Amino acid sequence: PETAAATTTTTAAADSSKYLTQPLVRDIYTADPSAHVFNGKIYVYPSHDIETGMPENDNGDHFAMRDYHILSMDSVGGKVTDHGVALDVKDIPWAKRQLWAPDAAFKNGTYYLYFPVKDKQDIFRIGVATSTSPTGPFKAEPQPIKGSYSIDPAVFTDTDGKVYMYFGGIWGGQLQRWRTAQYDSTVAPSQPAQEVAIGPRVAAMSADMKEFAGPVKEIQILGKDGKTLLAGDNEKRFFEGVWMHKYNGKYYLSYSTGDTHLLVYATGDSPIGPFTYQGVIMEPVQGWTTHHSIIEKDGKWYIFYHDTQLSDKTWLRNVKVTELKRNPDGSIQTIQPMGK
Ligand code: FUB
Repeated sequence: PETAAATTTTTAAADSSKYLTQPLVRDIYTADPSAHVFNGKIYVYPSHDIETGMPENDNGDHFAMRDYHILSMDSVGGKVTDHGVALDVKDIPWAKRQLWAPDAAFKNGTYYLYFPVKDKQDIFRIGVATSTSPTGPFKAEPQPIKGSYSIDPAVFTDTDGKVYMYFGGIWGGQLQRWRTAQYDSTVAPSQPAQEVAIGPRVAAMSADMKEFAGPVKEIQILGKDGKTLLAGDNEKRFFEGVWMHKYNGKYYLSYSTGDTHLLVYATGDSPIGPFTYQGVIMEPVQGWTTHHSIIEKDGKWYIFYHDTQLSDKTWLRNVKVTELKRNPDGSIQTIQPMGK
């Protein structure tokens, strides 16, 4: 069944005390929450997980999502509204399957929904859809963003008004297949440990928010010793789910380490890096994937994330939120999502 119905409610209720926070919604499965504050209200752009019976594999075929629902709330802890279907894969002309982690942006009266989905050749591309409402419905552009590839777009508007898209994810997210401008399906998912770790990508957005304004660049993430992180640094290197926020003039690039299940962050003085690894934001959640976003609302900072509390199945997740706390020097305090 698609919904977290009676069978799962009992389990969740019985075990709810072991989780730091509770799911924002329980009648659909949601994941990969990209949160934004638009007009003083919080909007969450998540994936909409469903049960399709696809076999579980390293390509992530079991994440076979078909549409997006947008959630909203006036404040953290307030009533959460599910606004229904905002975009369906059948209405994206170039798309074939797997609507993965989306993000959204607002500019000049228009809301933009950015989404990764496999094209007819089973290659992940990033598309954009527009609406006059933050909750849609959104209308997809007829083609993917030119030069886009891989997954997990995160769109950041800097304080000077410039807009950047960060994206990418290795293994099932296919980023390792883009070592050159040509897609190469023969590249193995795992890199040799001594190679420089593959970095997330960044591109400036065009004025109309529908294209990349310049070349896609690979972001460099360094260790505190100043050396680029290696593929073997599994607890620190980028895997997927990148997010950008700015605090006290510094750029905070955060992401999932995938197979080591951590949310970590690196800081830098420019939105395009280089960034220096700083530490862990969140210890592993229940479930294989971990994915987040960070926003400020009414003077407090929050992290939206997901786990599998309602289903205990990797591909049927539920989004959550908790406060993000910092030390006086701006470093982020590590969150234990399963309690201490
Ligand atoms: O939801 C599908 C994929 O799982 C996302 O794109 C990744 O970030 C991971 O959460």
